[in-house]
Amino acid sequence: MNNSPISFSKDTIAAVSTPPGTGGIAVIRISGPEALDITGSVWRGRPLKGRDSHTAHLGKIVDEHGNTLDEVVATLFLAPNSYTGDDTIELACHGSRWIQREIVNLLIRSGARSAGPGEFSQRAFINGRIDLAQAEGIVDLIASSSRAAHRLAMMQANGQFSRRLDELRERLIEFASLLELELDFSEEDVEFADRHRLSELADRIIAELDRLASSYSAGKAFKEGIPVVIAGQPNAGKSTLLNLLLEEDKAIVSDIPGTTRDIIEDTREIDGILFRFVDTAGLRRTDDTVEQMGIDRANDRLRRSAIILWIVDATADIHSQLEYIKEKQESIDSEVIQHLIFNKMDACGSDTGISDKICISAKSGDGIEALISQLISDAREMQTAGGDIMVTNARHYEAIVKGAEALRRARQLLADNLSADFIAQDVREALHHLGEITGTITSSTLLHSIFSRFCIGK
Ligand SMILES: Nc1nc2c(ncn2[C@@H]2O[C@H](COP(=O)(O)OP(=O)(O)OP(=O)(O)O)[C@@H](O)[C@H]2O)c(=O)[nH]1
Ligand SMILES: [Mg+2]
Repeated sequence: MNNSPISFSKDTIAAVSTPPGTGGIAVIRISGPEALDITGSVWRGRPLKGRDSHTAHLGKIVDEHGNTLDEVVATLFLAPNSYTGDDTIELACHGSRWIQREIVNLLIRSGARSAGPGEFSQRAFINGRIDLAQAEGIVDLIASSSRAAHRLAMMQANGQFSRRLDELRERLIEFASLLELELDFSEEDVEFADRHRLSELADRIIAELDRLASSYSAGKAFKEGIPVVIAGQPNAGKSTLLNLLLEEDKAIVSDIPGTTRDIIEDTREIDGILFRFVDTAGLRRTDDTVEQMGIDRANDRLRRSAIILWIVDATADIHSQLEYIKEKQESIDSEVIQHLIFNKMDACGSDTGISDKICISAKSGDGIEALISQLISDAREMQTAGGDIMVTNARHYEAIVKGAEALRRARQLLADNLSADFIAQDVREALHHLGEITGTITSSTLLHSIFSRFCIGK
């Protein structure tokens, strides 16, 4: 971390770590070399100094005038066995906003500094307790809203993702050192590194980086909600289906074609997976400017979907709807999962002669279980395709893509039998990009942008 220009300030910081507002209890965290002395100066009870780490103690917090602010429980985490790596005390006080504010102010008057967003985690990073990717995993863990998102965040927070990257970096370092060896002895015209072996090594690393990069769209979908776009001609029953899927009267339903103009969306967790259901304006050719704007938005969402439900109104002209859908499908990425949903089956009942479709009545709810089972199995398929380790963070994705690009250049130079110093340059660049992910290579701007996303007290 010697190349990191961020400050190693060793003052003692304090902040409320529980959410803002009133609660049964609130937790105030104090961390830094003076944590025991500062807390001790406002503490009435058996002294905290000299007690074991990971122990809890009952006492009172008393201000300069001898007024008791609250009775609290202090939990001690002594360096280096704390979240930050420094001495840390967690004061569990009663959850009144007034008490929280008064205790923090008293600690500040006694020598602590008010912690900035993410500063506890930043210290944990500086003290080598966690790496950058883990810190980002912790942000995701706090924000996780489904079992699948939680699993991904956990994998990152507990260092599994970082370990995979470290393995890749180690292989790259091995690669780089073989090249350096060749460089050192270049005058003697010996090739230490078997270039064929080097090419194979590069290919394997590139394949792994490509696999990680391609897991990003699924990783992002599991984290933010798998985008399921509901599309079809006006009046097909899209908004009725959205309301049914969300179990909420979210979108206006009417028998006037062209009711929905804007995108209407919301998430729902089903079977541990967060889905983001997106209702769109009915697709048709129109002269109405506002309706066209809605259709443009619908098209934009179709391009960004993971799953598309093409709704066909079974009571209308099926043939023309299928023609239109077919035309639209030409511009959809092949990775997008698509289903034909025949709606209003309650009102027609006749066999349409089309196989590979799901029949529902969005109005009565008939067939919705089959549709939901289909969505769950689609999501499981995405999960399997994504592999055990998925990229969920845009910053990591960019670094992996750049790393793979640099290594591809190196691979090409190897194939062209160019001298080792050219190749080494690209390999170093690849190493740089991968190092940025876990924070082996950092800049203060990067650290600022990461830790400012945390909440205060974390
Ligand atoms: N009989 C029957 N009617 C339905 C069904 N689903 C929707 N409808 C009716 O079809 C009409 C249009 O429904 P919407 O959900 O507003 O259709 P939409 O596709 O959102 O329409 P636009 O927003 O105009 O594109 C309404 O009168 C609904 O009550 C169904 O399964 N059976
Ligand atoms: Mg609608």
